[in-house]
Amino acid sequence: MVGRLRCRVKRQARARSTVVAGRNLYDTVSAALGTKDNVTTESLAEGILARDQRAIARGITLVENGSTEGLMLIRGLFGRGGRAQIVGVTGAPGVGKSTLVDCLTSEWRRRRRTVGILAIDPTSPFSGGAVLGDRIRMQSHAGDSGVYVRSMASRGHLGGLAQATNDATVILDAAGHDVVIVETVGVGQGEVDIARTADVSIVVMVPGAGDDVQAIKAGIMEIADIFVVNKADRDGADRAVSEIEAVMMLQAYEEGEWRPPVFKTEAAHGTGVTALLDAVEMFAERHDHDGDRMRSRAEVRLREALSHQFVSRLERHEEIRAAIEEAVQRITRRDVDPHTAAAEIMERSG
Ligand SMILES: Nc1nc2c(ncn2[C@@H]2O[C@H](COP(=O)(O)OP(=O)(O)OP(=O)(O)O)[C@@H](O)[C@H]2O)c(=O)[nH]1
Ligand SMILES: [Mg+2]
Repeated sequence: MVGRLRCRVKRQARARSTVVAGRNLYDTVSAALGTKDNVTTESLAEGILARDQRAIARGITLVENGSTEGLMLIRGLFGRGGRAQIVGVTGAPGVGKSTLVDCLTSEWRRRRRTVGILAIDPTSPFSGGAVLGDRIRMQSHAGDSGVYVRSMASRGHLGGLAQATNDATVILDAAGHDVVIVETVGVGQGEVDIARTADVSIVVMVPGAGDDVQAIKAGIMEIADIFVVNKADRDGADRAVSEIEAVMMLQAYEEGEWRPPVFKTEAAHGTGVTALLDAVEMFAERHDHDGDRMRSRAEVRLREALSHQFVSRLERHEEIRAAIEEAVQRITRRDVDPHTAAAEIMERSG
């Protein structure tokens, strides 16, 4: 199996070699990765398939940087995945997502499932300490080779946050994790896009978050498969549950269609987590072979990759880069709207 993968990676490297002007991409990758400690994308892929934690970490760094090496790695690994259950956990800063993820992980480990966790650090003023906090909260799984935890910055991804996260889930999936949990702060479009590509999306709220319930009407509602009211030890938990259910009453569900259940949890005390996890498993079972869902996720991923590659291709031309810069300034001055500016740039690109 590993041998076959190696061949495939080499073949793909040769195929790509014409793209990188004047250089064989395989050499480029080897040079980028291998001069110091002899690591190539093929040995990296082998390491990932063997669930070697260093290889996984390195692979995720490559895709995080949006590098060509990262793309090659995904190309080699994509066909080897598809078995993991991707679970999105989304919610406002501080609602207890990481604590909940920690509890879910413990429960999955009890059920002998391996777990990969990606915590997308929002680097927002609300939770500047998220990375450190997540590490501390996930400490309970330190030393357990069946759990891999990684924080990823939400800013500065060349190919966009959703793409970097998707690629990281491909790596954790190929590494053989049964479950891959992606924790995101559900505030930006990038995070919503991530949730759209998960197999099951859990939206976490807390009591007294009336505004959040308004927000779910605006967007998160469509991505939530399961709602959680965490910090149920606080006043108003039942009211929060009723508020969410009231919003759902406005939705029309067809006969037999999944109606998102609402769970109360106290993640800090591990309460309510087993029932939540049972619902996640039930949801997964029901939707495992849901062709529509699989198709729409594939489409989201393709469209994302396509728009990224399209823009990169445009930006290869010096004059287009200059035109983009000029357009940015004109939009800032409100001399032109973004749609017209984009149309003009398209026109120039032929
Ligand atoms: N009272 C109470 N506190 C909780 C509960 N669950 C988590 N917390 C606390 O809420 C705080 C935030 O928890 P986190 O798990 O870091 O929340 P988060 O949503 O991951 O936060 P960010 O990643 O920064 O957005 C911590 O101090 C937790 O101990 C709960 O059920 N009840
Ligand atoms: Mg967190």
